[in-house]
Amino acid sequence: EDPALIAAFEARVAADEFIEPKDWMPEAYRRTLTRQISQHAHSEIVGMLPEGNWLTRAPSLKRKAILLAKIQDEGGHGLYLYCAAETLGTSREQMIDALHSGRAKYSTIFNYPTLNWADIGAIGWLVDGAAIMNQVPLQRTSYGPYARAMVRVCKEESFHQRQGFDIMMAMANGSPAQKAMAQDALDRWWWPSLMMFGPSDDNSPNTAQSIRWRIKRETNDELRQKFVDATVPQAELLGLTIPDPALKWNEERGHYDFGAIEWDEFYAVVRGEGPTAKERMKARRAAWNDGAWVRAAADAHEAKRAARSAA
Ligand code: FAQ
Repeated sequence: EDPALIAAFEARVAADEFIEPKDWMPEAYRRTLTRQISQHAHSEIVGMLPEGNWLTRAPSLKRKAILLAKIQDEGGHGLYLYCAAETLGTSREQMIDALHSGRAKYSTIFNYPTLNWADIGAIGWLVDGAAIMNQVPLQRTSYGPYARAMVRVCKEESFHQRQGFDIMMAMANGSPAQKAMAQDALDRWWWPSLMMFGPSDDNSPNTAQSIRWRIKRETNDELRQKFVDATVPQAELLGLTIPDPALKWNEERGHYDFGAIEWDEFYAVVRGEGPTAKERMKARRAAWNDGAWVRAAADAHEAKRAARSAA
């Protein structure tokens, strides 16, 4: 690659200019963005499954309507993100094939089961809470289409986080059995939520370069710490206990200290060994195959429309 082009590109990034689809960019920048954005898109789409599991069993019509809207938002996020990734030159079919053949990653968090209604509260509160913490800085990521997609995504994620917290609040203030369900959901979702931020900075192969290119604006550990600091007071408000005996305010650092993450579990789930990994991929492949007639119909319609306007 031409050193003059690289220098001009790096100067634009350093000046916080957005890089746009038709601009020159280093191949490695294109590759890592395609990887991150497509993984992000896959996560949104696979992320519809654990919550979809509870749609037919929501405790009231109102809760059902809210959950339905939230899951549809996640589908929308996936679609904007696939569009953003397509502007880098990889087709939707290629990305989906990479997911379905197990080559592409998606967030570890969606490989855990949703056992009861309290899990829907915990996902909104913790998983969407972690997603926002990670995505707010991505509104300033250096690739224009990704940054712009994040603006709407973050607005919608804030509503998702609030609806999750509202479910937790209702359960934590409900009967002793409901409060126990809320605590149990927090116990099971806490550590996987911390893992969403990715490996520790020492073991994160992509962070240093992604920070230099301003793809990532903060590191995995920085974002994880911010999430812990923001979430502890929320758990206190709910009257629930975070399942970490090492969690303690550190006056000197001005942050909470917290216990060690089970990295073996994280890497096993990344490798596709999570509790519901097989079920998730089976559901995605079935949805893709079952939707083949819709894609064929849309193509046929488009061909007819084009033929009509050519005539
Ligand atoms: N799960 O070098 P790093 C949501 C991979 S959206 C699986 O640190 P990087 C909304 C990583 O890809 C949730 N794989 O990588 C919602 C890399 O793979 P490689 C998704 C993970 O990219 C809520 C390798 O490990 N959000 O929840 C994970 O610099 C509720 C080494 O890691 C995004 O995708 C993981 N947790 O940093 C939907 C946000 N962590 O290179 C429904 C955008 C790492 O071997 C319901 N992405 N890996 O192919 C990012 O910010 C970054 O990509 C990170 C990882 C921070 C996830």
